[in-house]
Amino acid sequence: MILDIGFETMPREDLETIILRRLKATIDRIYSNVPFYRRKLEENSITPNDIRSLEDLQRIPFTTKEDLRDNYPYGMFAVPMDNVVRIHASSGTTGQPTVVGYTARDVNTWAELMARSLAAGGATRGDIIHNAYGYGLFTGGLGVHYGAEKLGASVIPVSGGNTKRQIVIMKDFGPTILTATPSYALHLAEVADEMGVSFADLKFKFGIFGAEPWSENMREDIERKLHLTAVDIYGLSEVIGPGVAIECYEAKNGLHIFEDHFIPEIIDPATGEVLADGETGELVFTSITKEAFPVIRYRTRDITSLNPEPCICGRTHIRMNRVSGRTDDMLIIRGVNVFPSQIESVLMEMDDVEPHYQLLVDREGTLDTLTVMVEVGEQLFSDEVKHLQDLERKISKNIKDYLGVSAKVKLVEPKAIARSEGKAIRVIDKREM
Ligand code: DLL
Repeated sequence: MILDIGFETMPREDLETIILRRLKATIDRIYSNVPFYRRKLEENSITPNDIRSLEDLQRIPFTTKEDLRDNYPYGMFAVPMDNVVRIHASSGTTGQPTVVGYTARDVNTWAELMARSLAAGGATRGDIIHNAYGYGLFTGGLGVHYGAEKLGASVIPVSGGNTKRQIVIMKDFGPTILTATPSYALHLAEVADEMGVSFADLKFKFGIFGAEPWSENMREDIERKLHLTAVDIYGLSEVIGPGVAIECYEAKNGLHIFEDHFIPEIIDPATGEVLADGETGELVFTSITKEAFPVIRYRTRDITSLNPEPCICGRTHIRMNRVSGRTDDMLIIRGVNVFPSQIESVLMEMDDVEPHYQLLVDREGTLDTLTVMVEVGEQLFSDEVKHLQDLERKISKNIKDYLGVSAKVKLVEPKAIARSEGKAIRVIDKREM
């Protein structure tokens, strides 16, 4: 369902007029209120009046995660703390966390975007949303929560964890929409199975999954095990949280970016050159309606491409393709570049393996080694050793054939790999230890 027909199906020309107006207002505000941005503009001899077209945005330098860290915690805020009503932070798994703030209007904007996202993902007023994204500093839980209320749906604020109880709630409360990370959704399916509960008997219609990379094969697996239609939702705390982009359930083919609030660009991560639609590179965002924490040309480190083709759902907003990984996720194994999601795709092509895996990177002498640990079912694991060895060799060969990297494959028993209640940990890099 399209919640905001006005904005979401607006002819491009009208949309671009609004985008430019909002961009100019944002540049005015950051120039006056954020010393960091003012300095950047001045260093490049740019004044707000120089931004006359959308192309002019490209004259402004990028903002990076390091810039946010240098201004930790509140240095990038564009309003006095008096006007900030909410603070979130990224988990800080790759260093110091980044802190983001929201005014009352920002919280409302975010709720509207999330209501529009949930609607695009299949939710309506009549739905009951089982929200298993974590509540807290992470933006997933509260982001979905406020959006669900704005939509008028009923939201169960169950958060992540306590998985057995979640299954009981699913049985008793009859939720129709599941929101969770894709890895946690699979874990929910597994625990339900152990408890003798079949998702086929539950009432779910749609699942709205994101916050971590997942492959098309993983989608098929989730849809089969959870008996629902799975759509991909994308966002990041620095830009707003979830609600930056979402797939429509009609096409399930790329995520519409809410361009009335965020301007996307794709750049070559090495040179910073802006790439054409369809070319793959690093996603960059400029927010044009945020009050407390606007970002200008923020480098997300996420890798994707943009697709301007019209969509069957009627939305005119550009689509981004599924995020294939992050520039800082890329493993370099003996000179070969490989993303965890590429390995996931190879694994999920195999019949006998389960969607639970972890990559172990280490160094022997001067050589990098990659071990792929992946679970197989109980049945197979108790099979003959030879059978397991054959499968390990076959997976190893496929990884070599498709990705050009040599990996040792180790099949492990069910549950050998720790389950996550939020974002899955896919890589353990011992070289950094
Ligand atoms: O993960 C916001 C979110 C919550 C999105 C719930 C979707 C659902 P952060 O914790 O700041 O915010 O992490 C942002 O997660 O830069 C991507 O690398 C990754 N990510 C988010 N959504 C997707 C997705 C939330 N659909 C970082 N596919 C981003 C792939 C995703 N990666």
